[in-house]
Amino acid sequence: MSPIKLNSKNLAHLPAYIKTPLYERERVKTGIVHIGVGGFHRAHQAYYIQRLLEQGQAKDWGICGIALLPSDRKIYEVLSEQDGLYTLMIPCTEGKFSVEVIGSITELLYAPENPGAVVQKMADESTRIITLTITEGGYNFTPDGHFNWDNEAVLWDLRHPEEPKTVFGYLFNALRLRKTQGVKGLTIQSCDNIEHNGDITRQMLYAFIKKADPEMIEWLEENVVFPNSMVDRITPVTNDNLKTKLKNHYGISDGWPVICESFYQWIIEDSFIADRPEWEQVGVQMVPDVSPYEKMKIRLLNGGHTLVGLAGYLLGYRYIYESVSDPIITTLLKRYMDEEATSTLEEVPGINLNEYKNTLIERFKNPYIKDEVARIISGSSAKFPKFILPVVTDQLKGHRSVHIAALIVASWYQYLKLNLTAPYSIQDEMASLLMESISQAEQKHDPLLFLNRTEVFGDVKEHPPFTESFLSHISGLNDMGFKEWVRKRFE
Ligand code: CS2
Repeated sequence: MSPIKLNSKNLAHLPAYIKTPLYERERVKTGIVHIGVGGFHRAHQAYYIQRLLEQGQAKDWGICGIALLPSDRKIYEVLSEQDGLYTLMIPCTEGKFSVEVIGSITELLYAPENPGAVVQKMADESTRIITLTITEGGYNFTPDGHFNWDNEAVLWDLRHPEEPKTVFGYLFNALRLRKTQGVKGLTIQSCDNIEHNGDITRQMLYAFIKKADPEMIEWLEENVVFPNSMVDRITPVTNDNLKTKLKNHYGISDGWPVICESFYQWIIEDSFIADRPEWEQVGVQMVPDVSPYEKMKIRLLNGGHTLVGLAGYLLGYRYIYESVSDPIITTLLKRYMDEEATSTLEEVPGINLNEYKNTLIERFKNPYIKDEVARIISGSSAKFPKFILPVVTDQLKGHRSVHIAALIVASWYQYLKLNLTAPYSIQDEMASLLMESISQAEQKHDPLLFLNRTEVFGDVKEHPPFTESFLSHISGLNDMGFKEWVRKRFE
């Protein structure tokens, strides 16, 4: 059987056992504009919309996917050629997947080539929701919550509002157009792993617009809302092996399928300004206050991931499931979650934290999704301030332990140090600055210099309980290596 190229025309020719959209795609109208059509969005929000469409709902909540950056050209081209369709692959056992073609992305735009069309689309009356997955770093704020005015791209947008490059410039233009045209009622919803992601989006956008056109703020306050939300579904990076499996075993030729775990969760603060999809019909929890949930998820799952990723790297593992199955890492993860992260959480309505943590470990242990250590440790400079630092800050405030958090930072230091001769292998926006700090710290035999990067570490270097622990880990790791040191120190 020769594989069938995925596109609208060929949908009917796919093997009968492949799930395909059971609704008339051509009748679905766009209501959501989404920035960042990467794997996570396609495994999560687009999946939820597909479920609604299948129930005969959400007919005017199709998604227009925006590829914002020049580096998004490839995904734009692949998805456009496939009429927005892609395959979601959920592994069941080794080599076997539940395979479904998702059709909820009904339009696509590539911003660098057509910025005007993107602004028009965002400003269009039919767009009532703009959602974002722009990564933790995309919100452009410092650990103390201020807008980062050192970012060249953002400064460009401020000076050249007609030629936007960042999410801030695009939203500013679109909102200005909505204001001029009297188009009201927009919800801007972040779907990234940041505590109070909606509040942060509002604060950062306001900071930008206050400089660009301060008179708009009053209008924004009346016409735009920014609900907070907690999002969850582990979505590894798609690789060629996956595409080949899809082709050879399922007969579909898809340029960019998505693989993810079967678990999914979405909890949203119910404060939309205009109408919204009936999310609750497909298992989304709509709540008045999402903060206990987002705090729990980010500090336990994402923080736990960072620990497992860095420890796994230092122990030579390639995958997260291998790393977390090593008893040294399992013990460390459990102790971090119990003794440090959980101590910073309040009660989470309807959730038993012990069960939640056990489920997390099981999810991390899933051998079929092959989530790579490399994905987890990429972009760490944006992740530490959101996943680990809040735990450190709260623990320090409460005079409680930060030993394992300090070990996570020390492990990051070791990882960067080990790559000093291969800096190109570090996938991080701040790679060169981080490497500069590490090489300086190494030359001066003063690892604390690394903590001078306040844009990542805030003021932790002012806190002896943290710095002392960090230094003892660095020397333990140098002298004994990760395994022996962790055994000695934590078992
Ligand atoms: C991961 C997340 O990037 C990371 O470090 O922790 O991508 C994680 O897989 C998702 O947030 C799961 O919902």
